Amino acid sequence: MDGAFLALTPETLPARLGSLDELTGRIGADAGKWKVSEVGDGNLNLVFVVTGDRDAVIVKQALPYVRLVGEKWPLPLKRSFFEFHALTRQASRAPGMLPEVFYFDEAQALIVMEYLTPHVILRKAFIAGEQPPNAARDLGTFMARTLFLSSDLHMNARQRKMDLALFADNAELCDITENLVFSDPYYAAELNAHTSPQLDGLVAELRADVELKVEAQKLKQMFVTRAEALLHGDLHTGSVMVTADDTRVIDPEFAFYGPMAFDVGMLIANFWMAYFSQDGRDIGAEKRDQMRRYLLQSIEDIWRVFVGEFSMLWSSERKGILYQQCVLANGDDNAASEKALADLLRQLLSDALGFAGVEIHRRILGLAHNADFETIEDRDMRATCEARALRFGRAIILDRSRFGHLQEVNRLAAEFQNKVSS
Ligand code: SR1
Ligand code: MG
Repeated sequence: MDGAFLALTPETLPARLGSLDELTGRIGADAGKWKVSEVGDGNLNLVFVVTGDRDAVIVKQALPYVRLVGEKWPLPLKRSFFEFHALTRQASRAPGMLPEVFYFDEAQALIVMEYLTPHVILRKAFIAGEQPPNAARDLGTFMARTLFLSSDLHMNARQRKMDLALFADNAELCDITENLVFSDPYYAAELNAHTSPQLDGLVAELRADVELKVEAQKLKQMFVTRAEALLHGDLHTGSVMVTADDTRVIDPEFAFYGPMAFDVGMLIANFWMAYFSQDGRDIGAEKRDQMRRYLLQSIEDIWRVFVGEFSMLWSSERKGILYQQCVLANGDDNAASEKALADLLRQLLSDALGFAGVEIHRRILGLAHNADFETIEDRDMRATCEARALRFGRAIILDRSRFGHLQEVNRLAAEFQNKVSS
């Protein structure tokens, strides 16, 4: 499409995209017969399902502002460019785990991609009490592959630096995370909200907590300065779509070079929030217990699979400028290589726990809440669930270097679940 940016509507989409071979060839030649519905329920963009007589596709278009807030918060269209480049890079590193991209129009900030069906958003599956069997395994694999293979452990150094420079321009999306995740929860920022008055006392306590605020700022420093790997950048359970045997990771518009532990921490934080929300789910005590066990086990599985895949890549794909094999051989005498890997993974787990804690805090104290808690209509119950999560988040931020295994962290989660009330 030529011309200046213009937001699509269900009414204008067929006329505006109806002559694109990438769409007509896939969904049906007669655009007059296309059915278009806008299904976007995220915070930022328009998302259309376009169905023709052959097939259906997704058309995702960025808006020049934050949809959740409105035009008073402008946001550049170029996030669509970064999403396109992240989708294609991650697809080459974790094949079959992203939606296939059919077409990209930079000026119109739109991406045409595979319509994933019968997939559902992982967060919605959890809220419905479902237990997708392979999500944890697949997400562990996805993170290990996309993070390792985009880092200086693997990539050609020049190529990685060029990618670092390319994604550095995604500064406005980084700015959202820098403020919304790492700063706003820890002071009375304008756009913050929490379950009030139930949580008022605890929120004041956390915002007066010197140790917590300092650690949150150290984590922000790490997020801003440690350009280790190409992150998804917004890897929560709303960015994952599943069936019983397929997992896809969507929406990498926040992609940039940052600390590997950020993706890991954000993802497992969202499993812990699903865990702490169970008392608010109307599915019966037995099913709630099952869900809790499933969610904690999933966190351990994500990490176990991540470690296994990362270690395998460490042996076979460590071709970059870090921990070179000429210095740390993989061969018979591999003690140095194994120690380096063990140290790196231990640090990664510790950092991931810190990031998980701030992600939990921002989803309860900041602007962008999540449906796990928001769908609990009884506000006293919601506050009880949120208070447990907040206290758990504080504990894993402050004690993050103490844990060697996720089983220990899950035992702590169970303690907060069982003992602490709001
Ligand atoms: C203003 S955007 C708020 C949040 O929505 C996105 O999904 C990211 O999580 C961001 O922090
Ligand atoms: Mg998103």
